[in-house]
Amino acid sequence: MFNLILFGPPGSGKGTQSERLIALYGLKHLSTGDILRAEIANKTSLGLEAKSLMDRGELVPDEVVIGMIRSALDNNPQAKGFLFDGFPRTKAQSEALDKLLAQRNEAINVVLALEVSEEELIKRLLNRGLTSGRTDDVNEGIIRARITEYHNKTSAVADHYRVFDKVVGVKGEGSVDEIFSALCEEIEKRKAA
Ligand code: B4P
Repeated sequence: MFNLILFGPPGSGKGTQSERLIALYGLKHLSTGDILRAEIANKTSLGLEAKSLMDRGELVPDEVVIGMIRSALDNNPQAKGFLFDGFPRTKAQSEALDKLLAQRNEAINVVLALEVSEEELIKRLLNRGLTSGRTDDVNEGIIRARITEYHNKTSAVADHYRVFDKVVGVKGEGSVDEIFSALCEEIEKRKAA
């Protein structure tokens, strides 16, 4: 199994690159953002609770997203590996993920961290907001709140995995193809190691 975390601030290209990486490597894509948006679309009670937080640019409670990932791991026993996109987003989520994987005799192989300037993040997200229908992308104040959440809570995820020498920084500015090639190069290195 090969388990990868695609890490980075909102708008860094996680969703964009995940689509390509899962196609090439046959990994199961687990995006907590996508799962939460599906809950909102289905008007579940979890979706209603998540929507008000997401619309303010805040994170959804750890126990909610950890429960979602636990179910996804249980429901995909045949997976060749997982690509975690937008998860973990806090230190507690990282520790919970490590435990869930250890119970399955698995671990994270690598954390690929996309590096993008704040100015570029805001430009991309406002641009996506013109067409995506995502309420968290239309307002610069909400986008800035998401970036603040990232600095306050999510950057700790990279610190957590850096201790185990699992974090590799990748330049996230340039064409989608160039960034994809750089990510693949790092995956090949870790697969060969
Ligand atoms: P997510 O769905 O994870 O959203 P995101 O971080 O904004 O998106 P992503 O980073 O994947 O976007 P991409 O760069 O691909 O989270 C949304 C919300 O859900 C969070 O704020 C939080 O409330 C909640 N949530 C999710 N997971 C959670 C968790 N684990 N714990 C708690 N709460 C959680 O795309 C951005 C744009 O850039 C696109 O328009 C794309 O086309 C463009 N783009 C991509 N690459 C580009 C490039 N190289 N050049 C130019 N543009 C590019």
